[in-house]
Amino acid sequence: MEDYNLDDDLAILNNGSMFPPKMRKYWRNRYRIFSKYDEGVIMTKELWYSVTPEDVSRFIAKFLRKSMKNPNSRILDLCCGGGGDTIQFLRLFSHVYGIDNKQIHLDCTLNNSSVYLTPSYIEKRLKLLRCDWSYSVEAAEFIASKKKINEEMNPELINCIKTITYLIEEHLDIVYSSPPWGGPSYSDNGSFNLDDLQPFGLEKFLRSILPICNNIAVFLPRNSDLAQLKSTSIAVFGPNFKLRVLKISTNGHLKGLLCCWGDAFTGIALPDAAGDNC
Ligand code: MGP
Repeated sequence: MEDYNLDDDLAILNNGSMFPPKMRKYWRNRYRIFSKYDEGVIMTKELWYSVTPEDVSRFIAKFLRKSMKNPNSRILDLCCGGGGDTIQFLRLFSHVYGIDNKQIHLDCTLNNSSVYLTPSYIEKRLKLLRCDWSYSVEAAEFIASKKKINEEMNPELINCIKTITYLIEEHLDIVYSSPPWGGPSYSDNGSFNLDDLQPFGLEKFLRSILPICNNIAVFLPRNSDLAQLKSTSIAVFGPNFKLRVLKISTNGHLKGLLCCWGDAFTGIALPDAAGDNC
């Protein structure tokens, strides 16, 4: 325990005594978050409060898979964190891409995937990329300008340009994201302002994804401002926008909203599991 600064969001918390009082619920719920927690799952402090619980991830993966006609569909998990969602995508999709801005999160995703799946299975299907998505808008503009990268540019911007160029060439079918909501205080002030998502507010975030894919699913707080969700959808996709919102509950407790923009999600029946169409 001396090895860790527990104030650090990147500290690995793997023992109940390391959890500050406000975070004890995550430790108590560890087997609902990862049913195989005891088999070697690793999580940083930041990941504990933002990871999607396993039953929720499994439902989301089944719904997104059902929405795809192509059996070899490609899905990107943007902000893959500790890999809770990535693991469930790996079970159902033949090509899974994971992006995070922190190497330790990618290390957790790979480690945690290997708790559930064999290394050879993961190697064939999973591609993890470290990229700071806050550079994505600038990167997309740079790509559109057809300018050449030069060494004096910011290395994070160069990395983001290369990542987006690669993703465009991979022809993704869905981009899914469960981005940071700004920590556990997201529910303190009544409704959640969608401008407070990270690394960008929802409108800019959706626009940053559009250059690589038209089918977008984002896991948002249960207290999201629905009027803002509608006005943002109109601003980005126009008045005829197609948005499907699934209220995701477990044991009758609302966990979050799965918001899916794109033709692919229209008319798809819900898979058996938690979740109500809103
Ligand atoms: P929660 O707010 O801790 O409520 O998280 P919970 O577990 O229902 O407990 P209670 O105390 O309200 O009864 C609800 C769900 O939101 C979690 O399971 C995570 O999946 C998700 N979640 C929470 N946060 C703070 C984040 C976040 O910052 N980003 C993302 N993507 N998901 C989050």
